[in-house]
Amino acid sequence: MSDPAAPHWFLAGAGHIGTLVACYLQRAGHRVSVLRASARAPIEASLHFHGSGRRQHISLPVHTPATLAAPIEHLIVACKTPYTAKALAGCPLAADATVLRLQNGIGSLDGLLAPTTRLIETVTTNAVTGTATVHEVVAENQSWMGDSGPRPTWFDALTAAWPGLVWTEDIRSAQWRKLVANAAINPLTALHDVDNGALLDDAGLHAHMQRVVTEADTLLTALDAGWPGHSLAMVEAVARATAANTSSMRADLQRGAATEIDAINGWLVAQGARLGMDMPVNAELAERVRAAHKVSHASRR
Ligand code: KPL
Repeated sequence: MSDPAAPHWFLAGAGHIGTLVACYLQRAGHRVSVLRASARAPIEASLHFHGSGRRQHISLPVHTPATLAAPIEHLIVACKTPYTAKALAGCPLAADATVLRLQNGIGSLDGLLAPTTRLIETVTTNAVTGTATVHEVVAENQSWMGDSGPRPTWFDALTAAWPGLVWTEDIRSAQWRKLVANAAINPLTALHDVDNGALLDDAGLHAHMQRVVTEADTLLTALDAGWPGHSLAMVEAVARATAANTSSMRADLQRGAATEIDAINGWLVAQGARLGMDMPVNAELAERVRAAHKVSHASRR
């Protein structure tokens, strides 16, 4: 049952993570609708929670910017980063809207929101695979939500519906940890077409991963002297925990889709350029992924 006082969220990006978050929000009594450029029937999907064996059906009405009765007050951005600008095009956001961003990488919303919009970043280590209509929730781990503002009034009730969700005033550290893991794991697994675990088993790939992490740590320390660095063990732990997984970038390259390289390694390289720091390891990986995408996209035309 939805609570009439709870927010009505519009979801841009009803993929695995977007649908899982919609499910948590619905459990907490929030309304969730999907925002799309063109009209279509409501989305009907099921989620299978491997940890508990629970299955849940979800039904999400679909709106287009033209069918909205009023500007959006609560928006979830969970689409792949390259599609962010397109997903928000023509989307009427209220001046004081709250935007929840659930995407890999950093910076995909830069320049797209008004200064009065509240942007709450969310980092999740939950793992979901499956199809567009059956979402296999393989792991529910920790998720962090936060910005520089106070906890929203709806947050505490949401934690009862969303296992492992915590509020943090230091969301940037969680984002940076995830960024380093994605920068090391995603392009290498995509370019070599291997599962995440290969980065631990193959000495050459492991050494390459180590160079990516060292360079990222050097940059993040230059951005913030308080960054603890030494991220290799953390990245190895992520690769171990997801050893049998196909990384999202590998999956994107396999189907010829746009990758998130610009928001991950590209973001690190751009920050390096801003500080006058060369980032050759990350820059080379980013170039190779862009080139591989062109080839895989062209071969599917
Ligand atoms: O987030 C991921 C991704 O594939 O995008 C990791 C953690 C690398 C798991 O595959």
